Amino acid sequence: MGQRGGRCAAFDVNGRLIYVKTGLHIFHSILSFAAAKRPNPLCSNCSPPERTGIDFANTLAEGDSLNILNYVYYYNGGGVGIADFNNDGLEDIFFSGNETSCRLYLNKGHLKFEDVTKSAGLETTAWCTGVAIADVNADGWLDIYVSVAGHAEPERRRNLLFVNNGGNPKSEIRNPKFIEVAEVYGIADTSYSTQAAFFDYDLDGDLDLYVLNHANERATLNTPLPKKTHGEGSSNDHFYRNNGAGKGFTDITNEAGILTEGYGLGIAVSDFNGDGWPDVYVANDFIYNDLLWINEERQGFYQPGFQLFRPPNLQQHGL
Ligand SMILES: [Ca+2]
Ligand SMILES: [Ca+2]
Ligand SMILES: [Ca+2]
Ligand SMILES: [Ca+2]
Repeated sequence: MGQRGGRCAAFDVNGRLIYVKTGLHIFHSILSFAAAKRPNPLCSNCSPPERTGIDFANTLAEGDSLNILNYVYYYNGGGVGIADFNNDGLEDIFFSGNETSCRLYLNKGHLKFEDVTKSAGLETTAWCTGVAIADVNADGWLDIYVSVAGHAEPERRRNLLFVNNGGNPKSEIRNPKFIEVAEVYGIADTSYSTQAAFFDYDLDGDLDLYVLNHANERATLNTPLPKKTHGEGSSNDHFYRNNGAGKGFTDITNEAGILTEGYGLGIAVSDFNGDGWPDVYVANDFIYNDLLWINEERQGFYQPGFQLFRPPNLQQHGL
C-alpha cells in the first residue's frame, strides 16, 4: 500500500533531522541540481564526511562520449531519497549517481551513517536521475525506483526497480537487501527519465506509476522541433497501471490519454480540483508548457479548460 499521510525527512543546515508531513501516498523524492566539481561546499555548516560517514559525490568526467554538448541535461545532477529502509525507526539516505554508482547510507543514529551500498545490492552503472520511494509490492519494506537517462543507447536507459527483501531477520542489525526487478514488473522504461511518482490513480489500493520523461533531440532555426500531441513524441511521459500484488504493471499511456509530450523536469501529485481523485502536474522545459493532468475518475487523464497559472508556464526546471 502507499505511504498515506506519511512523513518524509530532511536535514536542516545544522545537520539535524527535520520531519515534514506529507499528505500524498508516497514518500516524495527530491531531484537535486547540485553542480558537480563544485570547488566549495554548498553549505559551510554541513557536517564533514569523516564525522557523518557520508562521502558521496556525484562526480562527472566530461568525456568525449557524454558531455554538455551532446546531452543537454548533463549537469542536472542526481536525485536523493530519504526513508527508513530497514524499519529501525531511523531515516536512511539513498543518492543516485550519474557517472558514479548510487549509494545507500544507513542511519546509525546521532547523525552517523554507514555505506551499505554493496551489501544491499544497490551498485549501479547507469546514468541515474530521479529517486522515487514507495512500498511497490506492499510487503512493508520500502522499495526504490530509479529513473535513468543520459546515454544514447536505449538499453542503457532502463529504469531500475530495487525491491527491498528486508535483510536477514536473524541478524541483530537488519541491513536491507535489494534485488533489481524492473523488467519483471514491466517498468524498465527506456525513455530519458527524469523522475517518477507512485500514487493510486484508480483508488483500488495499489500504487500506479507516472514516469516523467525528457529527450535528447537536436533543433536549430532551420530544423525546429514541433510540439507533438498524439503520443508520438520521444519525450512523452509514460503511465503504468499496477495490476495488483505479484502481477506487475501495464503501460496504459495511450489509454490514459497522456499524449502531449514535454521535456519534463518536475512533477507533483495532488487532488488539484478537489474531487477526491489524485491529479498530476508536470513542469516542462523549452517550448513545452506545463501540463495539468486531471484524473477522470480512473478513466484516464485530461487537460482541463483552465490553467493554474497565467500566462502558461514555459521552460520550467522543477517544482
Ligand atoms: Ca533505517
Ligand atoms: Ca516493498
Ligand atoms: Ca491503483
Ligand atoms: Ca482530482
